[in-house]
Amino acid sequence: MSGQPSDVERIKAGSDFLRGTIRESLQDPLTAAVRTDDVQLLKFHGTYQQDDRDLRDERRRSKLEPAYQFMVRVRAPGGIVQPEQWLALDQVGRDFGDGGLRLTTRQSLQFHGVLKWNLRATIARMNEILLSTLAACGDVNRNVMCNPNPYVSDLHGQVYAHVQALSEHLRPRTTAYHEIWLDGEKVVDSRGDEEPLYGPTYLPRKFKVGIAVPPSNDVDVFSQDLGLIAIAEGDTLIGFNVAVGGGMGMTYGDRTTYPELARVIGSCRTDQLIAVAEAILTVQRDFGDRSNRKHARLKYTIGDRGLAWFTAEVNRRLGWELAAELPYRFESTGDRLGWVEGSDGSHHLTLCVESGRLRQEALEGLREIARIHRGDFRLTPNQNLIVARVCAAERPRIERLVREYGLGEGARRSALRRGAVACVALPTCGLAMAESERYLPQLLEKLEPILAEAGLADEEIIVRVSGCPNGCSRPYLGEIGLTGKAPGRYNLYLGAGFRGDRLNCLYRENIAEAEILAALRPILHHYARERTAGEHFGDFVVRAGYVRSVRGGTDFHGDPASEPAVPQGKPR
Ligand code: SRM
Ligand code: SF4
Repeated sequence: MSGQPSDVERIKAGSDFLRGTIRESLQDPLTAAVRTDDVQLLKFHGTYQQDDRDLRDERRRSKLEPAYQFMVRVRAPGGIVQPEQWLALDQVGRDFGDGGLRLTTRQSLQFHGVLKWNLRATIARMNEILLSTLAACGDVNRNVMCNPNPYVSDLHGQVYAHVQALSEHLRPRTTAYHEIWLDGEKVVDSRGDEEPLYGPTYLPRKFKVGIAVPPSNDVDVFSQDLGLIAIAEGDTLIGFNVAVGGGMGMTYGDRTTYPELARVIGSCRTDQLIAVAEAILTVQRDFGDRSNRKHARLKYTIGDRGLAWFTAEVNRRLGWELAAELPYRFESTGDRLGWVEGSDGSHHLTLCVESGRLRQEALEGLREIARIHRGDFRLTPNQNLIVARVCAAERPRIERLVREYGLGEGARRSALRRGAVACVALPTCGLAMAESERYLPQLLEKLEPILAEAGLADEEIIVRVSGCPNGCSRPYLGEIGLTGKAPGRYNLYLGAGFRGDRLNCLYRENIAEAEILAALRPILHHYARERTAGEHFGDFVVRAGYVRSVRGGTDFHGDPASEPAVPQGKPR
């Protein structure tokens, strides 16, 4: 470790396996907030303290404390939710949240607007329906992602078994969760608590695992700390390519931080997967930076020590060596919307949910579907929702409900809108510098006519918007990426690979909407005129010289000595 442990390390170490003073904080009737240290610990339990930022100024003027509320996130490995769980989640949102549900970019679900007084009841209800919030956030392994891939369901089923096993194996073992949220019984002597995998200070930072099933790279496998690529022979899963060190977040003005693509270090058989994941996680546990949280993700551990060192250390812990990388091919990171028929004859309907936000009418329709649905729901990494495993006899009834509640509208929108992803940002996210989810529709409304006039209305171009550089929408993998700089102002990035295999590059810095549109219009027209057959927008802007091809994270900011900070495009 390079310096003193960070404050969060101190909090974890003194927390008695994530207890802290959470119980006392929850009982304090004088404030809707929890104690400062407990704010950090609550993340491990799946909840974030926030305040409604739309109300901040008004509350300050009225000399009131901020409108504190909590976001509660569920862990749903592989994004699978049963209909009865859906109904219960929907009810919890209405009883304790702001009434809405938010599908996330990691195939999970969140409620916003839960008051402190209702936190216990909210989390207890989740557990009653066998959905936990433990480790949905915090310095631990997060929700394990997996391609929902309903149209190749045999393979999906095999991969999903590994998702569940990984999720379970990498789950924290503290009894604090049960004690605080479920039975309320204080464990008198928690010295028996053990975290065999994590130890008392858990990981230096969050850790993310995702499994892609080629040809789909919907999980953005190269953005994961541990990205796994399922390798099949026919419909039989035989193993995984193992990629390490991906991540999106960075800090403006700090060139030592950068988004990074995970790199493949080899492959393993299916029966070796748990050991491989454990070895990788524990190398990060032991060598990750615990003094500077901006430098604590696995990508920096690998960046500092080198990929060869990392691979050797993983192999040393395994006691055997990872095999060579196996061939695979990705086609895209998007979702296939509409109905598809699975190999077992069941039907799957992918509904487009703009920014993952489900409001009243959509929720009512989904409630009706959940009441009759005998398959399951699957949340996608693009914030969409699949009504999966519908039998032929059930399909007409579901179709009728989809029509009645307008749930199919999204699929009829432009290709641009169908593939766009935006993070939550304002008003709940404390880190947002600009709007994202609330801005996306307005941006798309202005971009769509530009695409139409260029003859690109049906072109799939991946747009990702984030309200700050942390990159929750994985914006550095957008062919067009925007990250918030200040209210109404964004950095514009161009040129990521359509298959999620190349980062984009800064094109214009700190610009407002008029400049964003003015910058994009000539490039889109140029693309329409001069693209080669099948050439994607991200590849074109690199070929045409608007941006350089970014080779990886350490190349993301360019070489300050040899290049202008903002590459100059060449609109013609
Ligand atoms: Fe995220 C922090 C929302 C996926 C990178 N993220 C946050 C917080 C909790 C803000 C905070 O720390 O106070 C946001 C809460 C907003 C709100 O009001 O709900 C937040 N992140 C989200 C979600 C809900 C965005 C969405 O629109 O779907 C996603 C929840 C996923 C889930 O179910 O677990 C979400 N966040 C991501 C992703 C994408 C992914 O994981 O595939 C990333 C980029 C990948 C990565 O981790 O590098 C991401 N979130 C971050 C970061 C930067 C982390 C870093 O090490 O660089 C932060 C800030 C931090 O951790 O300090 C952050
Ligand atoms: Fe908040 Fe930034 Fe994540 Fe958007 S990218 S949800 S603004 S932390």
